[in-house]
Amino acid sequence: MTPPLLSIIIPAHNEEERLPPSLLQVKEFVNAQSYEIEVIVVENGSHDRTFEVASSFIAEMPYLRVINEKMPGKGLAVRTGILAATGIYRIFCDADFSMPVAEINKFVPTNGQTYDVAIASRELPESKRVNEPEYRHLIGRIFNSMVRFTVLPGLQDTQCGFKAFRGEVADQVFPIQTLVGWSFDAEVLVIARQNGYKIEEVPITWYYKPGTRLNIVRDSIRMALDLLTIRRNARRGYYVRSQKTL
Ligand SMILES: Nc1nc2c(ncn2[C@@H]2O[C@H](COP(=O)(O)OP(=O)(O)O)[C@@H](O)[C@H]2O)c(=O)[nH]1
Ligand SMILES: [Mg+2]
Repeated sequence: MTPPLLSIIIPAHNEEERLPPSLLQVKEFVNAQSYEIEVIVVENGSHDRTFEVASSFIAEMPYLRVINEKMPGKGLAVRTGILAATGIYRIFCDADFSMPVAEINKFVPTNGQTYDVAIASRELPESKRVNEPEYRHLIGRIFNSMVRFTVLPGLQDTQCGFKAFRGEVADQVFPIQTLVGWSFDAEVLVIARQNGYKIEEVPITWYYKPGTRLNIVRDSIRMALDLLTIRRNARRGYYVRSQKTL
């Protein structure tokens, strides 16, 4: 079977409310494209009916798979979905689609172009952020300064929930990932860079959506500590694949 050009992976935790309208938009998007797409929802640790609600869409979206991952964490859910995917390109997307679904096409190369890793950015001159409370933006900027200082110089936005990988790159990078929580983005990008892959930033329009699953105080402290772990792992060479396996 020929692989789809694009896999869309949606991590979902307690998303019975926000997921259905998003899946309807994804369905419309898929119907409007001329290339093959698969969609994978990965649910773990929900206390609501996210898994059942997502599964109820399979009848109308035959290209949809819903996976239940036993262990918790967004990072684990994304890794499971990315590695279960078969697309030539694979993008993971937050369930709230704070980046409008139509923007996904910015991550589908045309005219014979390609990329290794392309990440949505809310911080480029052409990017737009809509309705975000100032304090959330400020927290994001402080975290980004820490990320740039410790592990990823030069990247203006590593925390936006929309990132795409060429399938072959994803298959190299994600098995090395060790962090399963919110900081996995930064780790995965460090792994990609350390193995010689290029990261491109793509300007997007982004709408603030209330109802975050992030606990600002607890998760921010955790993420700051994770950055130190990532830096230590990177310095010790844990993220570099040997030439033989690359
Ligand atoms: N599968 C899974 N998804 C998660 C987990 N934690 C967060 N997510 C998903 O990660 C995405 C981003 O979460 P959100 O609360 O919108 O974060 P924010 O936009 O940074 O405030 C959503 O799709 C969540 O459902 C988790 O433990 N497991
Ligand atoms: Mg969100």
